[in-house]
Amino acid sequence: MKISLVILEKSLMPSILNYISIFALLLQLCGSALAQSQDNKLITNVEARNHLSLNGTWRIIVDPYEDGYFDYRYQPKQDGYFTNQKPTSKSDRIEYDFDASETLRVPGDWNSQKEKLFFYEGTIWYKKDFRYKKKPGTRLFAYFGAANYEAKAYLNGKKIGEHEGGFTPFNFEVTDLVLDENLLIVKVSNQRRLDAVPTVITDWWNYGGLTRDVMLIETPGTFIRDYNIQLNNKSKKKIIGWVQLDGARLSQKVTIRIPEAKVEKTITTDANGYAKIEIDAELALWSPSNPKLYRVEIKSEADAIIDNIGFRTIETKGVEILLNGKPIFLRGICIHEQAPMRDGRAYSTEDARTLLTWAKELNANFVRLAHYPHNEHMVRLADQMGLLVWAEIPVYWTISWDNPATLANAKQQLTEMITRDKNRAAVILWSMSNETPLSEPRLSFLIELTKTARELDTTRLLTAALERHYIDGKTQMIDDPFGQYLDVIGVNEYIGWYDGLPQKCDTVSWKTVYDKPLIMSEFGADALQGHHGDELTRWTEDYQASFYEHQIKMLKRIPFLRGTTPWILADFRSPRRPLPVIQDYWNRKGLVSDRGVKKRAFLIMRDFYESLKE
Ligand code: GCB
Repeated sequence: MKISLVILEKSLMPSILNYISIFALLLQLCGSALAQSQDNKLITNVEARNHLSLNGTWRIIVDPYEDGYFDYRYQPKQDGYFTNQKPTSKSDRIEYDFDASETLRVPGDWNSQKEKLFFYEGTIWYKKDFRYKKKPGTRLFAYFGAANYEAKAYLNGKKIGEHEGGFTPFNFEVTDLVLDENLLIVKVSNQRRLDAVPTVITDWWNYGGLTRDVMLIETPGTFIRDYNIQLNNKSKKKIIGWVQLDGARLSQKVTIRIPEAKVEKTITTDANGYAKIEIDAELALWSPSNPKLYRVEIKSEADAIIDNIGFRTIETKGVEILLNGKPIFLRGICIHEQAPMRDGRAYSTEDARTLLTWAKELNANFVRLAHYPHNEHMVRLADQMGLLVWAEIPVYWTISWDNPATLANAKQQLTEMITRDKNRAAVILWSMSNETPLSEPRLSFLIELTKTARELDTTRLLTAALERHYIDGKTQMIDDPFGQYLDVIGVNEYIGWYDGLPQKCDTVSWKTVYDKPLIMSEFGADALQGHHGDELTRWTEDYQASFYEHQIKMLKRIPFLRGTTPWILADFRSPRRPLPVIQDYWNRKGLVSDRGVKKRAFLIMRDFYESLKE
């Protein structure tokens, strides 16, 4: 950067030098921008890499006025909190002190860790000290599983990067900045914004903070940054995909081995570090009844990484969803990333195991991970437990459809989700959006998202929770124009809760203009666990049970229905649900209570799914 400044000064001289210098400056700026983005491309399968966990206790400063970032003119400060200043004499005036401040646990949202932060929306600064013994030839990356919503990160006083989007991972290269003793400071803000994704209104808690694992990843100079290994949808005997190296020696031999299937293939990456994979193989196919994962070894000259990957095909034909060529009905359930049996956001394998075990007890073979990408533990465990996955980004209700920055942000979140989870056999559906009101700008925005998804992943199915409407008071019509761009139609409906009483389901029938499978991606009713009354008394388990009975009868009458994901597995926090005693800021549509107790409706759904088992 210093060099550029010198050139800039020279460029003020009225001479030919001027132009040369500007050109040189531009080149340099482009160069550094490229280097930056190359360094910060997402690294996948991080748990399997050498890393130092930075989870644990972090010092924090709550900064509602962003004093650590802006001066009184609202200009960014040079000496913000990220410089971690200390008084050098007794007369020095420094108005903050990380080391005397309170702490939070990472991973974890701040709202559920301190009562005073329950409703907090704003900035909190996090600080972690760590020691590190540098190893020659090793590159280092600060990796964040997610920070809700916006993060600016600084290592040893220098900014290393920033990220927007609360549910996807990101990493910054820090090779040249790491010392023996280090100071990592992250400013996290969960301030809601109209132009953000999601926008200002949602029906879930805006849990802020470093909500997922943080680590320092070690890699060799040139390493296997990413790879895609899956079965070709057209032939069950061919593995297709690619590997991507990152570093200075980009053209190398890379070997892929699947010892159990006697697969071994060596390929050579091109000048960009990329090589395609195509391997003939005889594999046992992954399915909910046999969630077979193979140990896959990928080795380059200096790097080696191991993953456990399942192989299956997924397609549609007319209204059928075909898993490994056979029609399947998706017996699903929606899940929020709400911690089971406590407040806060779920983040661990144990949380994932509790939630997915409840799904299994419901006889589910499918989960809709609503309304944003869940943590990686969840998706990996679904892979191991044999639960198919619908994964989605928080393009929810209203979005600034006309804003190009909002579209870029949504695309980035979609890209990060697909990059992280594309090797999970469990994931069969990428969902673009949820209940987004019809308009031209909305349609163009969503079409752009489908383009991104299809560029990144040619094998999975695309879906969205679409709009529908009554055509005559008792026929629900699905003709949302976005349906044309999707493989599977999703629809949320609340007939019997927001729309009449449960009996209304008996009179409603469904039509669609699409020859595509339908997943009823939401239906549900609130019930406080343990609260009883008759079938028409709102908030009781009995109303909810009756709602499910009528819904099931209606659903059975839809000829093109190929899956259901009721709303929702467990009660979850929502600021839009203040009704005292009943809600107390919980959405009570769970089949399981916020303390893990199953409601009557759970058993009704479980029996329905039992009857659908092949
Ligand atoms: C919906 C939304 C979901 C809400 C749910 C409800 O349609 O997609 O996010 O939580 O309804 O409970 O109202």
